[in-house]
Amino acid sequence: MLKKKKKYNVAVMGATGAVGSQFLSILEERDFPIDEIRLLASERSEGKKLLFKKQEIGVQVLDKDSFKGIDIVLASAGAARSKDFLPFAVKAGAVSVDNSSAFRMDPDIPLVVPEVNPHAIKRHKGIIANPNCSTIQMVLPLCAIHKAVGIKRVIVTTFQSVSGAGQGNILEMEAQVIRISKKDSHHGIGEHTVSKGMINRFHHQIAYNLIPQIDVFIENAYTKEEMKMVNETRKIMEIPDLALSATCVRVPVYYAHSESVNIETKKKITRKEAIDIIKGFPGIVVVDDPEKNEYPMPINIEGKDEVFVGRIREDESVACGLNMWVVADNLRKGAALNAIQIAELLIAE
Ligand code: 25A
Ligand code: L14
Repeated sequence: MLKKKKKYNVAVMGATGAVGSQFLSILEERDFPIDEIRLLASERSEGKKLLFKKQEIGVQVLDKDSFKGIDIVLASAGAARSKDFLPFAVKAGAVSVDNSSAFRMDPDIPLVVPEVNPHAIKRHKGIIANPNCSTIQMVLPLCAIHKAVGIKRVIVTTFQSVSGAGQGNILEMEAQVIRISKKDSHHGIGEHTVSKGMINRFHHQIAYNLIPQIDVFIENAYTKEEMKMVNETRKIMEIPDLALSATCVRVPVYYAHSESVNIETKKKITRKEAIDIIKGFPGIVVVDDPEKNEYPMPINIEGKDEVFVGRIREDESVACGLNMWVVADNLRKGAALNAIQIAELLIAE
C-alpha cells in the first residue's frame, strides 16, 4: 500500500523511450507531487541526461536495486523488463503502474482506465496494469453507450501509428520517407527497408503502406494485439462474455491511433441520443459536424489528452447499432497519461 505523503519519490523505467519521455512531460504539466525523480533505462542510455522541470537528470541503468526509497514506479520498458524487475519494486515497497502487457490479464492485478473502472484499483498488491493503447481509447465511448443502452457485440478496426512500437520505429519511418523522397518511386526500397542498427518490428516497408499485423500471430490466426483488445476490454468493462472482434492495422502516421468502431446495442439509440451520451462522458470530446466536414484526425489529436469521437451514425444494417470513429494520442491517453491518472488515483486514496 502507498503511504500518504506530501511528495513522492517516482522512478520512470524506460525513461528514454517514446512513452518514457511522455511520462516526464505529463508529470511536469500536471504538477504531480514529486520529491525525487529517478530515470531508469538500459545500458545504451547510461550517462544520458534528460530535462525535468528545467533540471538535467542523469539516466541510471535499471537493476534490481534501482527501487530503494521509491514510492511509485511508472514502467514502460517492455513486458520482459517488467516481468524481471517489477517484483523487486514490490519488494522495495513501491507501487508500480505498468504500461507493458506483462501483468494485464493476471486475475490478481487490476487493469484500469480511470474513467471506466477506477474502483478496481483498490485491490492492488503493488502492481497496477495500464491497458493496451487501442483498448484504452475504445473503452471510453463503449462504456458510455453500455451504461445507456447495453452493448451486445463490437467490431473494431484500428489504424495504429508507428510511435506505438517505440522510438526506434518513429526514426525508422522517418528514414524510409527520406530515402524514398530521393527516388522516383514510392516502393522498392527493398533490402534497405530496415535501417542498420534499428529495431523494426514491422517486417515490411511502412512508409506509403498499410500493414495488417501488429505484434505476433497466434494459433487462431489473429494477432496478439487483436486478442489484447478482446481480453482487456472484457476485463476492464467487467463483461467476461462480451462479443468483440478486432482487426489491427499499422498505418504510416507518426502519432495517434484511430479506430472504426461498430457496436450492436441491446436497445435502439439514435445518432442524436448517442452524441449526447458520449459528450456527457468524462475524458471524451465529440467532433462531429458533417456540414463542416469535421471529424477527428490523428494529425489534430497528437499532443491532446482526451479521446476524440466523431462520424457517429446509426448502423442501418441491424435493428440496434452504431458506428463511430475514435481517435486518441497513443502515447498520452493510450499510455503515459492513463498511467499517471492511475497514480493520481493512488495518491488520492
Ligand atoms: O513488450 P511490450 O510491453 O508490448 O512493449 C514493447 C515496447 O513497446 C513500447 C516500448 O518501446 C517497449 O519497449 N511500449 C510499451 N508500452 C507501450 C505503450 N503502452 C509502448 N508503446 C506505446 N504504448 P519504447 O521505445 O517506447 O521504449 C523503450 C524503452 O525501454 C528501455 N529499455 C529497453 N531495454 C531495456 C530498457 N530499459 C531497461 N533495461 C532494458 N534492458 C529503452 O531504453 C527505452 O527507454 P534504451 O536505453 O534501450 O533506449 C534509449 C533510446 O535508444 C533507442 N533504441 C533502443 N534500441 C535501439 C535504439 N536505437 C537504435 N538501435 C537499437 N537497437 C530507443 O528508441 C531510445 O530512444
Ligand atoms: O501491448 O506496436 O501496449 O503499436 C502497445 C503498442 C503492444 C505493441 C501494448 C504497437 C503495446 C503496440
